[in-house]
Amino acid sequence: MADTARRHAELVARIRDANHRYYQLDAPDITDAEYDLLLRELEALETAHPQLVQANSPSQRVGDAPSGKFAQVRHALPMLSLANAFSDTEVAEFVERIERETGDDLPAFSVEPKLDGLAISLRYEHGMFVRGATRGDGSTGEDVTANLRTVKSIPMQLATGLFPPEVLEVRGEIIMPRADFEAYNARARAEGRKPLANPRNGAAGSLRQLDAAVTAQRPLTFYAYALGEVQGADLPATHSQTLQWLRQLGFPVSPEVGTAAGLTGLLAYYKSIGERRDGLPYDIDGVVYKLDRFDRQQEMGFVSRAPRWAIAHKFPAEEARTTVEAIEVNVGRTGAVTPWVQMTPVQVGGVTVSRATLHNADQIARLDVRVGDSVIIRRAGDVIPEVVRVVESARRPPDSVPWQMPAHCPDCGSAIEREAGEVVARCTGGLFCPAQRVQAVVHFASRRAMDIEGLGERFAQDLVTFGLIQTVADLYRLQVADFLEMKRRADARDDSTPATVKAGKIADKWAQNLVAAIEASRNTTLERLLFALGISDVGESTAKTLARHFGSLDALMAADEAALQQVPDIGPVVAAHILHFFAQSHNREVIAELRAHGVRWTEGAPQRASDGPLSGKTVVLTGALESMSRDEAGAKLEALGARVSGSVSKKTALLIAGQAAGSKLAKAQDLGLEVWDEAQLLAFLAAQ
Ligand code: 5U1
Repeated sequence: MADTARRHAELVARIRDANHRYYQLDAPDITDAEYDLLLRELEALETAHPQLVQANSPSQRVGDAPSGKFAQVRHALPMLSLANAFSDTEVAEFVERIERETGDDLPAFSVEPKLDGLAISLRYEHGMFVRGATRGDGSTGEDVTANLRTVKSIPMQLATGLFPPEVLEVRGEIIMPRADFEAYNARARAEGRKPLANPRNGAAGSLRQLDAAVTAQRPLTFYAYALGEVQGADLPATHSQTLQWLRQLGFPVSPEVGTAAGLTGLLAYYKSIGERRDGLPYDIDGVVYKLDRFDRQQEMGFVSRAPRWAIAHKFPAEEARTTVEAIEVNVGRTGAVTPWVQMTPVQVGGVTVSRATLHNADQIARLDVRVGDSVIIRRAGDVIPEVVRVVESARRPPDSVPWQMPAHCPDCGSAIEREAGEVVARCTGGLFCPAQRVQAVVHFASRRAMDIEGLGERFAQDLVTFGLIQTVADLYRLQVADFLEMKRRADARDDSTPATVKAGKIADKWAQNLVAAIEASRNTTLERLLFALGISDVGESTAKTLARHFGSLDALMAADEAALQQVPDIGPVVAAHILHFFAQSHNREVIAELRAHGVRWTEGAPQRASDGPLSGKTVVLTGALESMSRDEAGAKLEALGARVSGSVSKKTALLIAGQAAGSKLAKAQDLGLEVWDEAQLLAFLAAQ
């Protein structure tokens, strides 16, 4: 029994440490599978020896039996809400009020992202987690303790050492990180379960499950941002120091929090977070400014439920309600048919939009969107606006039926088909379909492909419509006169011929520029050409890998399935797409014509990743890179033979540290590993 108890204690300590490394240090030292094994061993031990189970054991965090109904919890100190500011002027008024009433010039503020999740309060007594509650009405919330025990980033025990505060209440937000939300929904869809509407609803809905075992299956995390009742602790003098202290106690605090002085500082923070918003791992709906000094907070006091010393500066709303006027479909480069709605124009995310995507037929069926419906649309950052849900279907005529994917392509009349197991329906017209041809030209000319400046969707459309080109190879035959002819016919069609043209003056500088841009694209690289050809699933990174691996287009075209699958990251699906592409005679003809028109690309000796300069080396990327995303950098390193890993260990050969690199950099330095900054990475890549 002594051995069993010792093993139990070891497992508890090891799992707690793994949770701490994963959630607080961002530096896991064991894999998910190893973690699961430890947890399973602990559970088996506790099943065999129930007397070993403690309320705060990591095993208790995977869920409890259904509780039936939540008990009510009266908050010792009310959970406050925040006043909102929707403009710089409102923020200026807030700062002026504080300056006037406290007499401080340039007061210091704690500045924080406003996480879009569910506010909760966690109560610790003598260092142990005893209760967690939702905000409820601010005075009384729901007891969701069992569910919160399943959220691994919430410490069950404070890291205070010997003298924990008698009482410590910590307030913060439960959220579902975006990547976890996407992964959860992808799995839910694949298994035929209902996906979550958005990360916020996901977080709130998951936490309020009656069965904590369900909550345990949801990828929730917690960030702390304030205190509630505290007894038996000396608090720091400012809010920002308190956040630091909370970090030391084991609570996750957003790495985006900081301090700023005066109105200029606050607005600069708002701008900076706004610019980085799409790259943050979680959804935020604004930022929060809190007067930093606690004595000054006391002076400012409260109005009703909101403090006068804090304010939420909100981003423009990302969701809006509007009416569906029509449902249409678009045909993309690969024939994918995407339904979209034409809607009454509406302001969302700071711009006016009148179209939103419906993604695919499954999505329409799930939402049951019909013409006349009132819908909620969402536009986050640069993302294409999408329909989130139908809010009112009362205006539908009684005989209205669910929308159906058309049987034929609106552009070429070919059959639209959907293969078993695929979510996407496709037009079967291939390059016979003008819509696919137009999109193939737009992609071919795009900046990261052949980089033909000025050749966008409108010109590609007109060139195809007026029969001036059939394939991308025909672009290299075009003369200034062809573009002028295209423009003349487009103006006549649109009844928009300029008066100067009618008077016989024809501007042709733009056409000369286009011809020159096409000319300039004649000399390119193999990887750009491969990307430009638009083979399904061959993005920039795969094109680069293929170019390096095969060295020449002829070698790639001659490769069979086995040879393709030798290439890192090329699986059976991508290999099949490549084989299919080159097996089609019209694609081979286009390549022959490109060559005949003098299009040339760099070719070299094949370079296999297995004999690349980084083969056998494990590389870790951390922090933000300026010149590329971490994924792009990872793909480049992998193409040179590296194994890219997410965590630093003794086996790591090299750490590449971008801006704001944190614990991984510290660990690499501790281990004495080689560390490069972005400039060293770029110099190395350029030398390859
Ligand atoms: N970051 C942050 N979000 N948030 C929400 N801080 C913060 N503070 C809040 C709320 C409701 O209330 C304070 C007044 C404690």
